[in-house]
Amino acid sequence: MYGALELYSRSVSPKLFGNECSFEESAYVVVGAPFDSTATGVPGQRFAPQRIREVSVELETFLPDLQIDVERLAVNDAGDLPVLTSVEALIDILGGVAREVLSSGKGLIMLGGDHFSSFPVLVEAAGNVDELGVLVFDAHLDLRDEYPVKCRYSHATVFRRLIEQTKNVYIAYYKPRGWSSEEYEFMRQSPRKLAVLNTREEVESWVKEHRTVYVSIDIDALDPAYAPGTGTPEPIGLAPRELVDSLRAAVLGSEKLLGIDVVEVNPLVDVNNLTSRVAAKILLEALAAMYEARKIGACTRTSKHFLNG
Ligand SMILES: [Mn+2]
Repeated sequence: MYGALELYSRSVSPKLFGNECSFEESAYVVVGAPFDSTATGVPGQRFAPQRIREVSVELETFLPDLQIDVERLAVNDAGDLPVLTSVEALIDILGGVAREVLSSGKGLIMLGGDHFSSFPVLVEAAGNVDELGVLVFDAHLDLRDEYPVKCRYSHATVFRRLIEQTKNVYIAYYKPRGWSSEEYEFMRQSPRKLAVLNTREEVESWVKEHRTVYVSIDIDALDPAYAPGTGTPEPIGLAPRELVDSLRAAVLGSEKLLGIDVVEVNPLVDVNNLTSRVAAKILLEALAAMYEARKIGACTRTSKHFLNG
């Protein structure tokens, strides 16, 4: 019997941060989901996983404070899924991969894809635990019932569907800024399940309360000046430093981190790969915090690549 990973993932080069750790030794597994079939702005997010990896190996990866190189952490890059062009295929294939990774006790790092690619991962993550706190960095709420008209499964409905299809998920948004009245009303009616956080301290206490956490990062949370390559850029957004500080608080404060995703990077409308680059750097900062918090260790595997490095 082949598992979903073996059946569907295709190995890629370069791997994220050039990390060659094996699946067996890893604490977290990277999977790319080339999916942009529910994007409503500019599609092209299917190209993000590969581009993020390409720029990730151009970044310096040594962390002097922690005396470790990110390329040596226990992270296995399992590669990319095939291009997924339907919601059914996404749920079936990415959901199966997420189930396999999470049930083996590892965490998942998912490279999207438009924001709907988070859906199957979150459903599986919720199925693995008593209660799941989902911390969302996003300009938008993605709580629409239909968007566009008559479409129930899209990157603008992802958290509405998640709330409907799970009973144990709590969602907090960090400083969202693009609201529809429909989403505002929905949120007002579900105060127990949905929250807005405005400071790093609020993030810290929210993750402490919810303990088992998944972090979903829509790159449009950043100001378009920092992340122009995205389908629905929303002006007056976060600076990367603020996002990283709050993300760090979430990683350090949570008891367990089931996974992280970065979604909505669109290389087709990017400028000098800046958006892919900031996405990679955010992941690097997340991994650094995970190492500091002892959520991940070093990979002991010594490959040729390590020796030459
Ligand atoms: Mn989003």
